Amino acid sequence: MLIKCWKGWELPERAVTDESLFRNRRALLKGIAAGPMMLSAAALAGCGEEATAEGDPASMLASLPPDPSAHLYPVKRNPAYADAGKNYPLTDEDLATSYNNFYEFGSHKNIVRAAQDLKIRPWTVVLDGEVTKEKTIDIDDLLEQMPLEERVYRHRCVETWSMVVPWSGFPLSALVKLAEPLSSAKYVRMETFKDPEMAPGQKQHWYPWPYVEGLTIEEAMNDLAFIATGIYGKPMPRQNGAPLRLAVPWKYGFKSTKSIVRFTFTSERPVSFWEELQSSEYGFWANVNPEVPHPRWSQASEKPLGGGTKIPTLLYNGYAEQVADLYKGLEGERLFM
Ligand SMILES: Nc1nc2c(c(=O)[nH]1)N[C@H]1C(S)=C(S)[C@@H](COP(=O)(O)O)O[C@H]1N2
Ligand SMILES: [Mo]
Repeated sequence: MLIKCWKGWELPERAVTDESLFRNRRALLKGIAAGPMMLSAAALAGCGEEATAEGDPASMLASLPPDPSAHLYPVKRNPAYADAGKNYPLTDEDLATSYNNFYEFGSHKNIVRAAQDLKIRPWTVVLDGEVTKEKTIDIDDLLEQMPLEERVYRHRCVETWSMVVPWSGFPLSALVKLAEPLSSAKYVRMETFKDPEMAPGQKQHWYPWPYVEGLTIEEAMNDLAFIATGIYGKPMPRQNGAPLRLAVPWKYGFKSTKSIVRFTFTSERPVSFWEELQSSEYGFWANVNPEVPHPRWSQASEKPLGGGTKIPTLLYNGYAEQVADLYKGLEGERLFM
């Protein structure tokens, strides 16, 4: 049978969020021929450049060596951060871990296979810049030291899809305290690994690798700012940004940097990856606001992954109570871009 292999970027958005297709994808994962939906299901399952002949994605993932931090999970859910899951349905795990944005492994959403080349051990995290003393910490030592908990957060991508997922991890404030920044440090700059041999997207030289993001120290100290090391009660899958990534749910998803290797404390505002590429569309603050459109599309509503219909987008993605105060006196800034 000849099946057209769609490229990730050829996939219409509705194909990804449509429930019947999603069920079909599950059928495909279980090895059941999927009939009329086969075309797009094949695209979701890894047809195209990323596809290799090593079998279906489920068995490919099952054949990976176990994550060395697996024994730490699941962790206890923090009831103060469970509301998102009550008010909005939790995104299905299969979908949140197979529809990904991770340009290091491809500029489309179908990077699960490619991302399995991400080498997650050894992994060290550097805390440097304007700090009392520079530190380098092994990820497993860090995980042992940090107060792990689970939080259900909403995630709103600037492209207008959204999800609700249970992250495991620890407050970013705990890491800031460990770093002991000097009072001169006003920002924390977060950097993803750089290894073009491992992550072929990084061979695309027109992108300003490595991926960089930044927050003010006040934002980083806000209790909502979270370092996620797991999802759905398990260690973080590679495609979602193993072994540690940021989760700042009141900002557009691109702020939530994946696979971080360095936290640098600095008095200068970092220029982030997307800001450097296109500052007229992606700024430093990037707080969610339905009333401030992206130059090329409206931000008024969003499409939950796996859900058929759009829902209204909320100011600060629904987290205004926790974060609006951070921006008092900054009204002159482009806070929502
Ligand atoms: N290093 C890195 N981090 C990244 C990205 C990326 O391409 N590279 N994409 C961002 C974007 S745009 C989104 S929406 C989220 C997607 O996270 P998910 O794949 O876990 O849903 O990761 C963010 N973090
Ligand atoms: Mo995004």
